Amino acid sequence: MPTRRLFFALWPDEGIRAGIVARRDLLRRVSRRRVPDHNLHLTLLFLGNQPADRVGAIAAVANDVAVASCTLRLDRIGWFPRARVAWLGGDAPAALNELVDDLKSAMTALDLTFDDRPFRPHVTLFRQVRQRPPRPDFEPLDWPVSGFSLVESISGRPYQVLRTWCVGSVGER
Ligand code: 2AM
Repeated sequence: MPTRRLFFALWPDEGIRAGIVARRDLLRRVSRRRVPDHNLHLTLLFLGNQPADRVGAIAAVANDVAVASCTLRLDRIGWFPRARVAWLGGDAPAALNELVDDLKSAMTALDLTFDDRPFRPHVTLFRQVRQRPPRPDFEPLDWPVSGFSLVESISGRPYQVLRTWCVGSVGER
């Protein structure tokens, strides 16, 4: 059975994308592996490689996950030394933590398993970053959250948004 590499994410609109790009570009020289503009996103839940015939079931279960609007403030630049990524992140508002918990429960019902690491909202800006990046001063970016997306990662191609769920759109579509 072929597999598809999937994750749930907040996918930025053009305004938020431009805001992320402006902050990413404050770090211009931290590595050569800058995440391209079109791939910038914030992962909510990484599903990994799933059998291709499960995408329908994953989307069907996600239909029952309610989204409440909230605002996510991205106010810091950080670094995960093991993953070697520099990121733009912030503290999750309660509604966003609930969304991630609900997505996890929904996917657990499909017998998908996840690591136990807590959700740390971040947009990866650069990969292969071997040293702590500088921390330039910048204006926080307020991201109004009103939905989430199921996204596919195919090696060597831009991430592909398969489907988006928005506030008030619970139910079959
Ligand atoms: P990252 O940006 O912090 O590397 C697609 O690969 C997305 O899924 C990326 O945002 C990536 O996070 C995330 N991701 C990849 N592997 C992961 C894993 N094992 N656990 C959690 N998130 C992962």
